[in-house]
Amino acid sequence: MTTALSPCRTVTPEEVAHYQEKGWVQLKRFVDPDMLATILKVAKSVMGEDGDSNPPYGIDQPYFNAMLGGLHANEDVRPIFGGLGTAAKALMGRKADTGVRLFNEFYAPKLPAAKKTRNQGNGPTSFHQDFITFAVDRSGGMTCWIPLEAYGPEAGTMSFIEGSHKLGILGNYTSYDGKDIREVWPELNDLPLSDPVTYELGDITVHDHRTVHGAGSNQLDRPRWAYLVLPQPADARWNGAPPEAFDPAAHGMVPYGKFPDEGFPIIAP
Ligand SMILES: O=C(O)CCC(=O)C(=O)O
Repeated sequence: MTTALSPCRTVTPEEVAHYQEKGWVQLKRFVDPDMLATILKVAKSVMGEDGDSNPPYGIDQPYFNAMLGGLHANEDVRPIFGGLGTAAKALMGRKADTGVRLFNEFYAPKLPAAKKTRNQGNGPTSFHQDFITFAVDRSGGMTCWIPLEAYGPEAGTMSFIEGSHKLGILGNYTSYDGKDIREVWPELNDLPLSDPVTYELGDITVHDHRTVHGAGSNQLDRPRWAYLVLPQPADARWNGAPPEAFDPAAHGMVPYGKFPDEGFPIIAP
């Protein structure tokens, strides 16, 4: 019997401590570049070389042009989910032995700011918290933000307000009436803001869904290719609110019911 080598390394105790204290962490040289090349090839086959040739996905906003990946079904890519699930479990750091579920995954090319684009997604990412948009009943969820090429701030990479995950739930960005979240919640200004991240190929960042983050626009003349994987604690349940990320009816779900394993597979036991 042969065992496929994981395309991801394990996270260190220092990385776990950084994530839990600051609400985000950069995992350097975390993914095998060959895996990233495979994902980029599939992404371009679906979205085009310009990251903008896909039909609209239904989530229209300036941050990026979103498109479902469906890559857990792709045998060449599936091994990445085990690596991400194991990392997510360590970062979550639950005392009870709680597994990790794949909640969502999608391509998120930020389109060039200087070009007229077909889909939305060529603007800055306003500072926001993710948690409230996911309609889950507990914290622990996170986003693994996986750049498919090396990028720096000019591509529109994220900054994080460090420690903001400890401030609680700060509302949906649509409730700020066009204001910046730091105006609505001035306590955010007392916390350190990280520099926009520079990623070498293979580096990823992971942020807690309560951590406030944002990004500039993409000043390159090509898309900023990112692939986003969102793990949740396996015991998280739908809270009954209208979700952006899944269709409860399609999965036969009820408020406070479990996420079914068929649609939301366990990626770490
Ligand atoms: O890719 C971006 O610019 C924003 C990503 C984001 O908001 C997120 O991962 O929650």
